[in-house]
Amino acid sequence: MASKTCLKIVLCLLLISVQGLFAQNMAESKKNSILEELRSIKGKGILFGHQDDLAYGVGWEYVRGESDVKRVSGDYPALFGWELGGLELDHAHNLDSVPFNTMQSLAIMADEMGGINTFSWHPYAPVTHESAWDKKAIIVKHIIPGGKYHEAFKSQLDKVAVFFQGLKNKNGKKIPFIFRPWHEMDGAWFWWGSKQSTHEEFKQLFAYTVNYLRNEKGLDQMLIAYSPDRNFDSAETYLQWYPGDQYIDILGVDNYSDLKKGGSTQAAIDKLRLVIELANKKGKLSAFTETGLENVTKEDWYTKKLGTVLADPVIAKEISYVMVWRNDGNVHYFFPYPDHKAAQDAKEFLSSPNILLLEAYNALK
Ligand code: BMA
Repeated sequence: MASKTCLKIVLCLLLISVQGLFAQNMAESKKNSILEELRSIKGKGILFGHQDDLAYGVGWEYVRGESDVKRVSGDYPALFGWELGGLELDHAHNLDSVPFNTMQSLAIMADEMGGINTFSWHPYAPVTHESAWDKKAIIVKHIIPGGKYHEAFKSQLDKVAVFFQGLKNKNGKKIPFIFRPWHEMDGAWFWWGSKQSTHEEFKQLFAYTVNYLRNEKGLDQMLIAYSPDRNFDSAETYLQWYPGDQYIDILGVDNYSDLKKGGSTQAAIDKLRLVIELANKKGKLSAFTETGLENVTKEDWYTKKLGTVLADPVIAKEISYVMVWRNDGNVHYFFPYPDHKAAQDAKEFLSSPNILLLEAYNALK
């Protein structure tokens, strides 16, 4: 009798652990669809990305199928960036006036075309509702678990979760995507920046955000990118805010300054190389998560600045993608429009065999 009961218990335990393993593998495989894709093309080219590409550009807004990258180069970017700031306050559109329902359908369209979506987030501060750039109040320590505004923060994350949960393809399958929260934390311009919290508090904020969305909100198809700005010169300084390997899939860097007039292209190369070395050690992907030159005021910026960085032999074969910032009318754009004096140069840069636009990316899959 005793041995029969024992056998039953052992069988039950075995079943539970097999089910657990199966569930874990399912989650991994959803998330892995982008990871695997990016891993399999590593070394064959760098995906080119553009923020808000399908939503608006210079001289147009919300024209389905339109894209400044396509107008100049003939093809769409392979990576599409979107911004969630405002979602946490139930706004109908983000801080740059993009309606969230339009954003959702454009992200679904980008996925259907074969592209990858990546989301940034400049949230208004919980409780004070000041902008992401407000540094008057100390926020982070009050919104992490145990903080007096933790519940208020959690309800903001709930809104982000609902948006992400809505990213499904026409067969009802979850669309994998990249989320890049709490970016540029090494700078001192956001309420989550370097002067506004301790490293420990920041790491808790990051870890909590990922855990909550992934495990409690079922977003197991989400990849996470860690992207400080360029204020680091060693692995130690880069990792000061790193929440831990279990939370991060992509190591990135945002860097505009080193590619400006008077900046050092070599410094940008060195920082990306450092990120690559760390990513490789950790078995993660690496990316140039944000860059650009406002209004592309240097005609050959794309071939001479960005092109030089990406042609570095280590960078060329190691990073997964590069993304330039948004084209907000004719005052704040980072990719040229047709007839712009930098358009020909940008086109030349994009035609380099090392740079992948959508068609080239799809052909490699
Ligand atoms: C910044 C600028 C702002 C914008 C914000 C979030 O870099 O482009 O105008 O509101 O990103 O997209």
